[in-house]
Amino acid sequence: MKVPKSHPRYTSLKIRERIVKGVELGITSLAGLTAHGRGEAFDYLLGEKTHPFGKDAIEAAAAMLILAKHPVISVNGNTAALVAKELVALSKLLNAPLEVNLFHTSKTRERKINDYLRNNGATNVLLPERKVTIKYLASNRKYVNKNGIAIADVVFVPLEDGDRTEALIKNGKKVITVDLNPLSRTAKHATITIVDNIIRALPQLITTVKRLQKGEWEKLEDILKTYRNKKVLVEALQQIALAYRR
Ligand code: PTJ
Repeated sequence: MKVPKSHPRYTSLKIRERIVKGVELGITSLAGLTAHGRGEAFDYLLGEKTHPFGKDAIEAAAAMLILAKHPVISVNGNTAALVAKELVALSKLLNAPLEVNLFHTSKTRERKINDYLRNNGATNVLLPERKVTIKYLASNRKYVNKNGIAIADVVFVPLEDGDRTEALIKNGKKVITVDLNPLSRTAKHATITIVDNIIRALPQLITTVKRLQKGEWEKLEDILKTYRNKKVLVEALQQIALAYRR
């Protein structure tokens, strides 16, 4: 569909096209469309921009990823369709693997996402192994890679479906997420929640990682000491409550 640039919802419609293309390419699940619609609704309420609480979380996420010993970036069908290039750039900057982990399990989709990431320049992509699992999780997301999530200390899990974040935390890992819904289980349980659209958040995360990588480690630790995830979630909810004024 050709969207005229003058359309008031131009950007939102262009992003929607990426998810639709993801389904057509076989990398995004059909359920991914409804997940995207939920995100759109929250983005609308948040005024479709990055707020100061989003920037604080991005700064903390960058610090945590740089300080991590084994950071891993988890990729699902929605994130692959929306921000493949940025995920690859982040993986290279941090020397962190991209690990495909799907809620709606499908070997075909795993393979297609792997190919899609590699076509976008990825060199370090891991797939789940049926013999390796994390504890406290019943769904298929428990299958992980022995060189990835299994040994990770920090896992980046954007656009997550909920139960895995809690399980990862119980497994002793720190979790960073991107979720437009500040009330989701993932948003509430993650160590750091970036309440923003992944389309806007990832380029800023990359820029912030590049900036902080040039600085001192003590500064990174200070950023994490002062960061409060609950405060970020409350500020996001307050912003939503102000939507009627826009
Ligand atoms: O590819 P799969 O099989 O692993 O499935 C991926 C989805 C996303 C379909 C699956 O994990 C799922 O069902 O997720 P949920 O439970 O719908 O949660 C996704 C969360 O991401 C929701 O809280 C949405 O508000 C949020 N979200 C959706 N789109 C965006 C977003 N957050 C940030 N940016 C977005 N573009």
